[in-house]
Amino acid sequence: MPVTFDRARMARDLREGLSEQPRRIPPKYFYDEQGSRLFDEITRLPEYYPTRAERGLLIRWSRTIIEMAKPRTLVELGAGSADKTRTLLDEMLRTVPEGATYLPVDVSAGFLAQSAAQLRDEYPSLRVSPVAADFSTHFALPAHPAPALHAFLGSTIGNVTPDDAVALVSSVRERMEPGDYFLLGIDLRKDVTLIEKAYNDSRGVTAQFNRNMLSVINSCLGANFNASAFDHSAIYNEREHRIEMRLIARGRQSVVIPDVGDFTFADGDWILTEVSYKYDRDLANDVLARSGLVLREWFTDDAGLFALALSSR
Ligand code: SAH
Ligand code: AVI
Repeated sequence: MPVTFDRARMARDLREGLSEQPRRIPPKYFYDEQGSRLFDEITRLPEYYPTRAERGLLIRWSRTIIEMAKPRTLVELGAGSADKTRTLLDEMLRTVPEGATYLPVDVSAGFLAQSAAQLRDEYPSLRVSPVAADFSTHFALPAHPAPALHAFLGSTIGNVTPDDAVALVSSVRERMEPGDYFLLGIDLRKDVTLIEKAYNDSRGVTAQFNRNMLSVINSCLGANFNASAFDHSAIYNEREHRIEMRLIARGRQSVVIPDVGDFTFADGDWILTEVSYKYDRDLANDVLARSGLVLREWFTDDAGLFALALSSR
């Protein structure tokens, strides 16, 4: 299996995150190939409404979005399997007879290469150039035809704080040329029970996904986490409007992480592995405006589960 992560960077992130209170590990470390496969399984769970809701919006609005943005290139951050993206690609290929370009960007390098190979098979006229990179750092995009539609789907924006979201969207804004658009998929605030169920599925796939982070650290750094001795927890913080996903030690755990340090977890001690902010239109507008973008269209479903925000400079 290819080494997905830069070991020195991972060690630095862990030294920093595990010395904070609460202890935390950045969510990008969920996504080795196994983590990407588990996330894909999550998207098919009955409880995990965001993917279905966003897919419905893309089916309904892709034509309108592509007619407005007229992109010759689609750049997608955190593309994953790019399953829903196919609705946008279908419309692009219909409207760009000379062929379209797709630049999926993802930290999960092996999984990204597989998704790209599958897309090339399915869409022989599509130019697919995968970019294995961490979107929270500076990375280079290959030269591509203008205009571009930059997409950040799946509500992955929710996995950072709103201030970090501004930094991330600002970096997208810096790449955007006049005439480019930015399409953001956002999970909306709603009934707490529905949200909590989506992160505590009955088959325990989300728990497996959460624990996989410890296996990723074991295999990349040679650490000795006993992943099965940590319980999954996902609770909605109503004040912050976010899910907080934790791994909670069951019994005392001693862990050695080479190049990072030795850690002891007492029974009940926990690591914050992910936050998943839920937005409303005001927060989306605020993040986009602070990033130098203007909200042009806001597409949502009748139940107000999810939104697609289309913006430009
Ligand atoms: N867009 C897909 C996948 C969402 S899962 C969907 O909507 O279903 C989040 C994706 O972002 C994963 O594929 C993960 O590997 C990627 N990812 C998470 N953090 C990242 C980072 N810092 N840099 C690049 N990709 C990242
Ligand atoms: C990728 N991201 C938007 C997912 C989310 O809902 O925050 C990751 C996830 N975590 C648990 N289930 C899904």
